[in-house]
Amino acid sequence: MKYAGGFYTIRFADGGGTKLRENRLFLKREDIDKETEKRRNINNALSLRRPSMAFDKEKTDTDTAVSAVKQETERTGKPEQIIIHVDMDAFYASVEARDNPSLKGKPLIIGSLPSERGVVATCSYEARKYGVHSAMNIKEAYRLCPHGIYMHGNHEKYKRVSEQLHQIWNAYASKSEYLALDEAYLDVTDTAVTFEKACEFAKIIKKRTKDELHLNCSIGVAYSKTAAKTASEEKKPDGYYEIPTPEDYVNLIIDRDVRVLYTVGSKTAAKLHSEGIHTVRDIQNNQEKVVELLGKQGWWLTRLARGIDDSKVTPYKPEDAKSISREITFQENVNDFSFLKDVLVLLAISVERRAQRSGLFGKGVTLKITYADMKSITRSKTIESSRSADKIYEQALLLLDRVPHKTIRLIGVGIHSLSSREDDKQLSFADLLSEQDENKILDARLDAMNKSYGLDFKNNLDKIFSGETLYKTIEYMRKKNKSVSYKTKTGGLHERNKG
Ligand code: DCP
Ligand code: MG
Repeated sequence: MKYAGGFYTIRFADGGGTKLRENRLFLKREDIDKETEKRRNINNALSLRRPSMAFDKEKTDTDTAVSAVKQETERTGKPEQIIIHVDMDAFYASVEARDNPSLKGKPLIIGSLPSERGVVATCSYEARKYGVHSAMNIKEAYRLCPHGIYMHGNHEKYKRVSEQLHQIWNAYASKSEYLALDEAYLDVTDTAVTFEKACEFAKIIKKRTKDELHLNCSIGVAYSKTAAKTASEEKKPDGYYEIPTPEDYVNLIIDRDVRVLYTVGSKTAAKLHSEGIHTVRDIQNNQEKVVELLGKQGWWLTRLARGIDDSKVTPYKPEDAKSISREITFQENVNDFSFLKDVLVLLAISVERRAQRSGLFGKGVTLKITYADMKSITRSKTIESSRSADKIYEQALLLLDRVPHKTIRLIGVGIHSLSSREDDKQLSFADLLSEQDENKILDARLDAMNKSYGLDFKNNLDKIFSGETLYKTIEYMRKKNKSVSYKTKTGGLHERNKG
């Protein structure tokens, strides 16, 4: 413990000095001593120490972890943590079926249409029976399920439903960590106090979601975040499952494939399998090997395999987002870079609008391109913190000029290194429009685009940037551009205004 800057900073050793978790508490000395003592007991019992990677068998087995949690429960009268994990079932598809009952019970696929290029965003459980799943190429989905109903999504609508969900969830939790529009960890340790009460909360959340929003969710209640996530997946869809102790968690997963553990994706699983480590039990029995193989992640897995996870619900902060970007895959490849510059205008405004909604600014601009041969490149440039569409567009143009000018299928623009602070006060494009500032590059460019494509961009920005309209607008522009360039090349009358 050391005294720092007028406040006590307590460092709690999680891993025998190798992994330190720092808690800054504003407490009186006697409180600090009590807290330190409490932590020491828990840490000792949970055997969170990792003395130079040498595992102390006696202190690291499941029983010890379980008895630590029991001790803590007996001493304080409540578990260390109680977490609810909630995840909506087939979210986008369920919202669409709710709003159009003729879609109920049908194989419904949300994402691109089979006639387009693109992927499945999600699909109803009826479509999943045919092997269709999120991120699958839409053509493959169509091959598996030709009689399915295919629809574009409406993101604005899903965002509105997500906000309604947050209202229900937040009524029961002291902290919420949103993982996606339809998924969150809820910390109910202090609001429920007992595990039984937390289970009651979970059932009420489920019922309210059904009664008020006419949607189904799957819910898990557990002593830790990872166990709660496993619990909510256990009985999906419309599922409910409880995992009160590390012992229950370990008993549930011990003979399952290592992929059941959080953070184990296909690559990590393949590495473990190649060493003969297939199940959670194999991890328990080969802890040193797992750490040798996977380093820090391996150490985390050896803990999870024993049910140990004291990670906390971290309320989502917009700053946690790594980047804000918008990209488009064209229905037909494009090699007219002048047209791409027009597309960049719209993508830049779209990024500005999203950044405005999240209250964020970026310190870098990224341009992403996928060529016709599927090779992707990204190029970035550092900027002064900004979210102005002008700035994003200007930088993206510079980056575009420097990439090989070959036929492309996808273009995207984004900002990264986000913060909620703006270094250099710039007016947003929306501000610029309202102030009738005619001098800005983007403004002039939009005027030129109005003429080229026969669309009134400036007076229809809200419409263009809602739902899927941006995608449709760009596709319309691409077709129009193609016919105009064709006429121009073949001696037609049109000379395209390049702005
Ligand atoms: N989503 C997407 N692209 C993906 C995965 C998901 O656009 N590759 C969207 C559509 C989903 C929503 O995010 O409806 C939530 O994602 P989930 O992984 O929770 O999937 P679902 O809610 O659709 O299904 P379930 O949770 O029942 O498995
Ligand atoms: Mg879901």
